[in-house]
Amino acid sequence: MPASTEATRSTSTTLDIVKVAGHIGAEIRGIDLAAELDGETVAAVRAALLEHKVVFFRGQDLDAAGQERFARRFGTPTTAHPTIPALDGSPAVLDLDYGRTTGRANHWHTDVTFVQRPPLGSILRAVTIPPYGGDTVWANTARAYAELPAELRELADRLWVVHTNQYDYAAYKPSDESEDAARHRAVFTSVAYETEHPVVRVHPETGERSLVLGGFARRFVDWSAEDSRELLRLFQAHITELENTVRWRWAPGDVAFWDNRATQHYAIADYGTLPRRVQRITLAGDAPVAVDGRTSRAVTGDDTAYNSSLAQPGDAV
Ligand SMILES: O=C(O)CCC(=O)C(=O)O
Ligand SMILES: [Fe+2]
Repeated sequence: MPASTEATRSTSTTLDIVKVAGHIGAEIRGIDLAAELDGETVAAVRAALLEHKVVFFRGQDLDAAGQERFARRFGTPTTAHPTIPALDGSPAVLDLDYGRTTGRANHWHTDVTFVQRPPLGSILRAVTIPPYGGDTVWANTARAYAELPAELRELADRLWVVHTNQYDYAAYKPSDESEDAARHRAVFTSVAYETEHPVVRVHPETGERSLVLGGFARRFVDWSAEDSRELLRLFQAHITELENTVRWRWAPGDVAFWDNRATQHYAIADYGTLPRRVQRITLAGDAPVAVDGRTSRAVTGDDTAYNSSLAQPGDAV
């Protein structure tokens, strides 16, 4: 275990790392993401990401192109989204300009888990932030697994779960939905994806086990929706326990980089109609691998274009 798990602050030759909460999240200070980062700094950021699950950088001077340059040091960007169009001129950037380009992300989820190879990580940059509200919360899905009672962990190890981007019509009240929200939902679901993931994946870099659940998880494979509901809720309650989370109060220019293989997140929609705009780049990831070595199976939808069309020579892997 690196020393910074215990200490509140650790300084490597290049990084100043300050934990934000007890079990997830750290701020990395004294680094300019617009600069050409050396290999040692990139490796140190990656190590901090793996340890803390989400790392934050305050006050960065990045535009979409700079954000993409930074992202390519850590992997290959996916296209902006499997179904939502990219920011004009930036095919890797998803423009989350709430109410204008996308719906709000105020539900617990891991990004894009409805495809076979969900992103390894997401890099989110704050452009416009309301004077109050609009914080984002992340939860540690590796710690949630580790803290489960042993019998629940053993059950989770064996279960598989269906994730889909198709709306859960049973849970949906048409009268609650604005015209904008209905339009965003139609775009989001325009191509159907359905994937079977193990409930527990083994992290390809750390070997840690973590739970693959969240908002796109519908039911356990070979279980009815009804039987699945309460157990999904139970796992989800462990994941989102407040002691297992970190909350970030954004300022424009802040960047958050999370390990999408070991976290869920929730964007709090408590700022009414005030403008809030953030831009996201996701890095292509691997299909989750179960405890027994089997990998996720696509049932509907092909994620090849999403995962490989922006690859360039020199991308980190
Ligand atoms: O708006 C936010 O803070 C987060 C939105 C989100 O879910 C994402 O960027 O993946
Ligand atoms: Fe998200």
